[in-house]
Amino acid sequence: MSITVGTYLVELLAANDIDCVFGIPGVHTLELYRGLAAVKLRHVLVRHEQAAGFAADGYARISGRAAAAFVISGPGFTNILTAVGQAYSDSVPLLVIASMPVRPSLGKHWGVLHEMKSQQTVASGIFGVARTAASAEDVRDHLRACLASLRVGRPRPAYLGIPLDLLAKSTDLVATRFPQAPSGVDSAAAPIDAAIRLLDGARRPLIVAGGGARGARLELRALVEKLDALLVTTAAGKGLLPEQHGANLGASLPYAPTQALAASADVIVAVGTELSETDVYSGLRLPLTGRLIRIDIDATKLCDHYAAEVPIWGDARSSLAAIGRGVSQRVGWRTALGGAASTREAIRDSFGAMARAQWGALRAIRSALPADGVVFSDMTQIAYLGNYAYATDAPGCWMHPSGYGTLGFALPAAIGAKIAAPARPVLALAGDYGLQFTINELITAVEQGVTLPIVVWNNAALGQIRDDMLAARIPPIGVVGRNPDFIALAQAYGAAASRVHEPEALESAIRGALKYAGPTLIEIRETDFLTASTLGSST
Ligand SMILES: Cc1ncc(C[n+]2csc(CCOP(=O)(O)OP(=O)(O)O)c2C)c(N)n1
Ligand SMILES: [Mg+2]
Repeated sequence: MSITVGTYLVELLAANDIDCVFGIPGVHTLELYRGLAAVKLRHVLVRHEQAAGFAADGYARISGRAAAAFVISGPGFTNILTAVGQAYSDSVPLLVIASMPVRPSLGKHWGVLHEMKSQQTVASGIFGVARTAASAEDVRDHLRACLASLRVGRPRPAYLGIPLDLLAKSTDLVATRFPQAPSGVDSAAAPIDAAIRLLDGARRPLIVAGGGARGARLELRALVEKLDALLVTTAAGKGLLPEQHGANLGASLPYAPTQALAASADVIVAVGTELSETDVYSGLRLPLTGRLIRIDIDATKLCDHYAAEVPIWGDARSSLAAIGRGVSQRVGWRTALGGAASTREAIRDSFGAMARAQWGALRAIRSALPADGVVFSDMTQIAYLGNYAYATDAPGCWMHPSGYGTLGFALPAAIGAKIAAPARPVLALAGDYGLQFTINELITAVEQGVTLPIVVWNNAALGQIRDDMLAARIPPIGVVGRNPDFIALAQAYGAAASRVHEPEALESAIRGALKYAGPTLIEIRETDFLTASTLGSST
């Protein structure tokens, strides 16, 4: 029996483990919805396509499974691209299915509805894999390639464009499950041996672990302990060791005391990390002088501006396990230094009044959330501190839009996470300005009935940019805007809302929000927390 290509596509998605799609239907995607009710594929309506991308991103970050987004040609497609840029830079898998105008019109500039000069060219510039289908067989073959790219090697977002006349055509193809591609890359023995030799001769070994090491927690810990090494993570690698572990410098790469240690390490193992500007936040390159072993699933990372003396192309887990088996147990640098504690103390001593006020709020959030709680943070000053100072004992508990640095990420990504993992406690943390990029998704959270505390750090400003202008002696312009009444606005959307004035009240408001079957906006004013922190420290 023949079906439409649109129905064939949704059947293919369902047959290949895509179980959720975020989207906004339009006249160009009608045919994607024809077969939707008959398959096991949940559709979540969002209020802007950018949020469909962020929600699919949050869904994948928390579950490890990719979700899809359906967008219309032209504006729906361009609206989602910012979220795609974020997912690309943070190695998050998601699948965008976009319609395109009818095939006879493509490239001819007839001015048809939702026409773009070249949707495929734009997609090629931002997705990991970007394909346009011209036939039902193309839909099958391109989708297979897209799904394989999400699941093998370094995950990146994938795109499939389908002209709307093709979506409506009928096909006799039958949706089946694609053969599964292998999931890992086995590292070659020779560089593993070279790494073992280098580490056995090391006097001051340091391991730097990023998001790519998240699946290798035990192997990493075993290696750190065997080498008596120190470990520093990026924000994406937070929690790879428990916060209090003696070797754990935390996600402290941007801080001077850690950078001084890194500069004095004689052998560095960088695993699953780009060591990018947004990991380091003090120039383009860490001042490393030691010999460098890099482990990465992305071969291009092994020879970038931190070219490795020992490049290991492989996944973090098997590579670290093989190195861990080969190195000799020793007592060395970490024990001699007395562990990570003095470095962490030096970092803490460098906190000024504002950082201490923010830290008070971060600790309140941490104590209100159970051990498996997850924070989705936005681009706000409290989150920049939280990248280091929010305590995590397991990976995947602090999700920040690190690389692309996109305002508006936290709320829709947290909604996507709750849809993927309803039992996990999730919290969104955003600044007063960043929240307004996607605050309309409050209604999505209300509609979906997701339990979600949303903590707003309100400093009544584009605080970081104001501070940067002041530091650069630029008269501050455009950094203070009028804010809405966040409480009234949240309530208008049907969310619960309250304002709290100090950390204890924040903690109990979050505990309450975690019991409420819907979103709760909790506003905190920076000035209140600054006062509370100053009073607290003087007693
Ligand atoms: C989409 C996007 N546009 C602009 C920026 C630049 N930007 C970074 S932080 C920031 C200010 C954010 O203000 P707020 O959310 O209130 O956080 P605060 O710095 O005050 O804590 C801006 C405009 C960005 N990161 N992303
Ligand atoms: Mg602000």
